[in-house]
Amino acid sequence: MRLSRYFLPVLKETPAEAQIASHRLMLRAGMIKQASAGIYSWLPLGYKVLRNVERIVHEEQQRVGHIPMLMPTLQSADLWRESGRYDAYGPEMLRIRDRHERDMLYGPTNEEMITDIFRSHVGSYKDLPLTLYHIQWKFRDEVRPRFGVMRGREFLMKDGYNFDLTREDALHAYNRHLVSYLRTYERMGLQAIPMRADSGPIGGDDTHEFLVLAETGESEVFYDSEITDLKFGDRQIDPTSHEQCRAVLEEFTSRYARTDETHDEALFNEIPEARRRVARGIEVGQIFYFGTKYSEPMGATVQGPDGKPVPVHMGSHGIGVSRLVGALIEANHDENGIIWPEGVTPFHCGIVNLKQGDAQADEACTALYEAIEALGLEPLYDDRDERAGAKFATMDLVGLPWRITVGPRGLKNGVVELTSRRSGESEELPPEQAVEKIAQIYGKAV
Ligand code: P5A
Repeated sequence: MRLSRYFLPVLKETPAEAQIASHRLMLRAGMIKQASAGIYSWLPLGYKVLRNVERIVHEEQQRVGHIPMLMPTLQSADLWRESGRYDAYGPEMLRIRDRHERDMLYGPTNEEMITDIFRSHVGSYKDLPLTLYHIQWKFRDEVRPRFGVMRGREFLMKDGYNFDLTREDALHAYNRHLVSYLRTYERMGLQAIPMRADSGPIGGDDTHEFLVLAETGESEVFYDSEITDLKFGDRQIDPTSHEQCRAVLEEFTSRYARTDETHDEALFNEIPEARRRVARGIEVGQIFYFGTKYSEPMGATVQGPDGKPVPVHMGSHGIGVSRLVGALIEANHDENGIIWPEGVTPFHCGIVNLKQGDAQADEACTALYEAIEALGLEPLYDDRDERAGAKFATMDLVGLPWRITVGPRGLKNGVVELTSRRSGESEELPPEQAVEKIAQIYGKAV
């Protein structure tokens, strides 16, 4: 993409309403624009990152055998009356009446709707296990929407639902989700720690939240510092193996790690003092096992092996897709702007032309641009007629992990400059080698 033809409305001033870095930087880098309180338009740059996060979530869900689909945002109140949650959900639910006076709502979550789909089409235990998921907009009429996309009213969630014959199978689905979530967050360059939490309006006894440690996080967390040494890494886990998934759950949840909702001071004090940590975190996901809470009242049964109908055991599992974009920035920025991890970056590298209009510099930039595109990567070429300082400031703000700087002086010696946004380190090298390096970083063959 050539910057002169892109839509990147960066702001010079720091918006006064933004209290935390991610909100400030998303507005300044032209990623989002508030439409009304807690509701945002995703401008082209923000939309690209959102799409990248979604892609990783889809890939990791499908890697463990979960099936993608799409349910609507508007739901009928009748389904929620069946589960008893229409009244129980409270003022966070946006209730709407259509022209025929039918009660509708903008879905805050989809347990009822998926249970209805299940009961309409699945009748035998032979069709289990089954896990369906979608990535869809939700609405929760939060009292205090704040911090930009972190606590929005309209937000994008991946929500998945498992259907199993027995409690044991459903607990395996829970463990499998934990495994896939650990991998998902790590691929985005984030460490998200599973912590014992409270189940709130979703229900059930077993639940873990995934928290990214950050000073600006909304949740207070208490944990044993040893937990931050755990890495999922490149493990090959068979998603159908109960033992393998359970072992990962045990490894990642055996140390003390809880949110303030379930914090137990006495247990916490059993950890050696030097390892006790009290900090703040951003909740980027949550998994639940709630057994037959929805299947029983809604009549979602299957014929068991003995021919008798049994209500299925269920759980639901959510990832805050739009919130993750904010969390990624909280975890990856400096005073000059965002520093995207390579896995989610909106463009793979920037190209800065120090002397737009200079025939040699223009030609070298175009050649680099084409060579990088030919690798199947997307460069952002700043081809505007601007001062070098302004171009660098824009590149630092939007946070592409690599920048290639091209100017007449370097070209005289046959070199361009490759700079890492994260370390700030630069090296001079011939343009072809810069392309090779970019290819190598992103795992592409030259
Ligand atoms: C699990 C999937 C559920 O709703 N039902 C379907 C279950 N869980 S949850 O914890 O309430 O939400 C899942 C994740 O969504 C993100 N999230 C939000 N993101 C932005 N703004 C909000 N107001 C908001 N509320 C929830 C969180 O990441 C949460 O973990």
